[in-house]
Formats: sequence, C-alpha cells, structure tokens
Amino acid sequence: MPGLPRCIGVLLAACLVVGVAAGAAAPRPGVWSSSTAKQRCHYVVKRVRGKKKRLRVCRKVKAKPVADLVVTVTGPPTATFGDSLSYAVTVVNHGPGVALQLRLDSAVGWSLILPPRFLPGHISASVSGGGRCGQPDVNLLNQAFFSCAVGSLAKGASVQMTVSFEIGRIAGRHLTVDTSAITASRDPNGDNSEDTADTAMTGCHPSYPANDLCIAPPPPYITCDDLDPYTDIRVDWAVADPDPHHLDGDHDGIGCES
Ligand SMILES: [Ca+2]
Ligand SMILES: [Ca+2]
Repeated sequence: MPGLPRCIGVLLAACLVVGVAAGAAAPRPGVWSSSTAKQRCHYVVKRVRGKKKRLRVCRKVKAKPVADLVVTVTGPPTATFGDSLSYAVTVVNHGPGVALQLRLDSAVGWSLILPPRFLPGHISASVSGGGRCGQPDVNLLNQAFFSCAVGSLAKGASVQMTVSFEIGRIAGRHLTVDTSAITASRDPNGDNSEDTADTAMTGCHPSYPANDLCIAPPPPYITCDDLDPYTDIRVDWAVADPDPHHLDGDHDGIGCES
C-alpha cells in the first residue's frame, strides 16, 4: 500500500520507505533526515517502474554501551617552593556497561602566566593498567595538558592516574589539577566525570601581595625580566617594602613598570 513502510531485503540492514507525503516540501536527496537515537534516515531519488520516486532510507544505529564514570582528584591542600607534588586521580566505572576507548584529560594550571624558565620541573603523568600518557602540551598561558589513553574499562573496574611536578621559585597563589574522563560509551552523568584538586601556595613573600603571584624570598634574586610575560599583563601590581628582589626601583609601590 502506498505510504506504508515496506522493507526491501536486508541489504545493509536498510529499510526503504516510499515517501509520499502529499504537499510536503521534498528534502534534498542525500540529506540526513528524521533521524532518531535508534536509526538514521535520509532520502534518495530512484527510478521505480520508469518513474522517479523519492525513497526514505533508514539504517539502524548500533546502541552505545552506557557507563557512568566517576572521577576523583586528590592532592595536597598546601605547598611551598621546592616541593615535589603528587596528585592521585581515580576513575571508577559504575556501569551498567563497559567504558570504551576511555581517555583521561588532565590540565595543570598555575593561576598566572609563568615565564617558561620558571615552569615547574619534572612534570609527568602516568596511568595504571597498561595505559599510556603522552608528553605535556603547554599552551600560551603555560598550562600543561596531559592525555592518557586507558582503553576499555569494565563495569565496576577502576584506573589510577598520577600527576607529579616540582615547584620552582615563582608560582601562582593556587595550583590546580583538573581531570576529565572521556569515553566512546555514553556517560549519563557528566557532572561526576570531572574533578579538580586545588593547592594553596604558602611561603609567598609579603612584599609581593598580588592575588595571583607567589614569589619566594631570595636567594636567588628574581628580576623583572624573569617575570615576563606576567609583567606584560600586570602593569600595576603592588610591591611593598622591603622588596628584597628590588622589583620597584623608584619605590612608588608599583612593580616592574616599563
Ligand atoms: Ca559520569
Ligand atoms: Ca615602581
């Protein structure tokens, strides 16, 4: 009967339906249309008994497994210069299905723009269970990004990731490690798939009270050149006596004026 679905064979698991919606605007052939979570459909034009017909072609979409991943990041609440820090990331698959192609993306932030030579040293990440972590990718804000490939994670299973680094002589007031679990499965709750640990720096010299800058006492001495590019975006940051690094040469209370 015209207008009712008719399945034509099982080739490519496709079901062809003659589209005869009288008066309806014809969609362009080849454009995906009327798709749902279970099937994807588009229209094609074919000759049937010598006449052009517009046919609706649908293909079944293979359902993704569902896996609720829960991420927890823990680290030290405080740190100071010279410390070696370690952050533990735990990812648990609460199911009900397998987590396919699991990847852990971790961002290490310093809350300010650090000169590259003051980036924390020996920064690294590793993951348990045979997964692999790449080298950190550092952006223009000197945030470090890691991506660790885990593979599949069964329901009820967990994986651990460790992020480690050392703190130099200049840091942000807060250090953060943020990690997200990315999977090819469907995670029904994205809110618990990401977590952040926040570490407050201590030992910041009181002569440099900027909210985002933590400078260690000398030695060694730090110059305004050392603070580039921070000083490019903080042209009016405060310096108080005794200013042991001599960052306010004219003693007007403003550091590293150009
Ligand atoms: Ca989740
Ligand atoms: Ca000054």
